Amino acid sequence: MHERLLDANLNRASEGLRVLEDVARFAVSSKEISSRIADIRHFLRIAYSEQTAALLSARDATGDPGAITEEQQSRTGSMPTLVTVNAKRVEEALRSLEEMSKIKSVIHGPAAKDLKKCRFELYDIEKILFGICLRAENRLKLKGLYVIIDPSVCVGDPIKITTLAIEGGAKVIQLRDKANEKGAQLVIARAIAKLTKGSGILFFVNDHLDLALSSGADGVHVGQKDMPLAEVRKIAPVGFMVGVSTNNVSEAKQAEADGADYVSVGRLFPTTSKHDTRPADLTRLQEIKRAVSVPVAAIGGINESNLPSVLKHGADMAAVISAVVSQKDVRGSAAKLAGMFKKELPKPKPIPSV
Ligand code: TZP
Ligand code: MG
Repeated sequence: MHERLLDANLNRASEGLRVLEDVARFAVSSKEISSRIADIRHFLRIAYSEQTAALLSARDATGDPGAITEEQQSRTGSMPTLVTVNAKRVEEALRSLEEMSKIKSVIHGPAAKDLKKCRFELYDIEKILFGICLRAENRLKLKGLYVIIDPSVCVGDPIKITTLAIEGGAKVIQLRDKANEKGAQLVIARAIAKLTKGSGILFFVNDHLDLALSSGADGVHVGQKDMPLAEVRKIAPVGFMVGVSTNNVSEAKQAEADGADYVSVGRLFPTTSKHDTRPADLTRLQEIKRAVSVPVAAIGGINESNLPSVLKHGADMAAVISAVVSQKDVRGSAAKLAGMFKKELPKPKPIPSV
């Protein structure tokens, strides 16, 4: 009677592990995580290999009263949820196998302590893979108009300006406040986070990880002299996103290697919104786009007239301050810039008339 229980849990564990391994390997290309998962799967296969005949003989899939309920499980909806569901399935199966292995009469298999080791390894894998998937999913949203809300450049209330920019089609919002005290910045950050939460629009706070975390932003944007990415990752929760300012290929490649979710490249054109900028140009933008696989945001003096060439040189996003937040018609200006991204999509061929 134990064989049937062992067989079911072994199947449950190896199937769940295979799903997780495929997600790590094919969906997010994490060699390290996929090989850690493969190690557990191989361990289980070898550990129970001598019982194959006994386990298969006990199998009675059609007579399983729980089969229908398992089949009726709802759709998981997203990659991070898929990870959670399958990791839980494997963890439960491993726990079951572990408890069974403590019963003397149960056929020979791995020791309880080894199954426990696998389960704890999986708890760690689940956490890492969930975070990678969440960030990968959010990275898909990193395209289009990126509006930076700098209250000192805004023509009105920064929250109202954010609302108008979003109505105009901004896909990413950043709060960049070099003037206000942190307490005042937090109030603005929280209000923006409230606007963007659940809307598919990502919100980043410039410079300050603490403000990003306590306001519920999706991420933080750091410069070359800000808190290093590795230190941000140590503190930030899983799935938290980080953008990094870069000026050349080597900085961009380094940021990507350190785990940046996107890089910004600038400043491309003269700007009055930021002093002490390092110049870059469209060729540099193109080089960086070719050198990294994370999304690239172009920045610095971008407006309606130069945006088409910025897009031609590979930018996934255009980050702007003055071209939106200091305009008379904030919504209209955002809409014009956002509309230019749509124009870049290949036009469908006309259907030939018959
Ligand atoms: N980083 C490089 S240039 C720049 C920043 C924050 C300012 C961009 O502002 P604008 O008004 O779009 O030129
Ligand atoms: Mg900074």
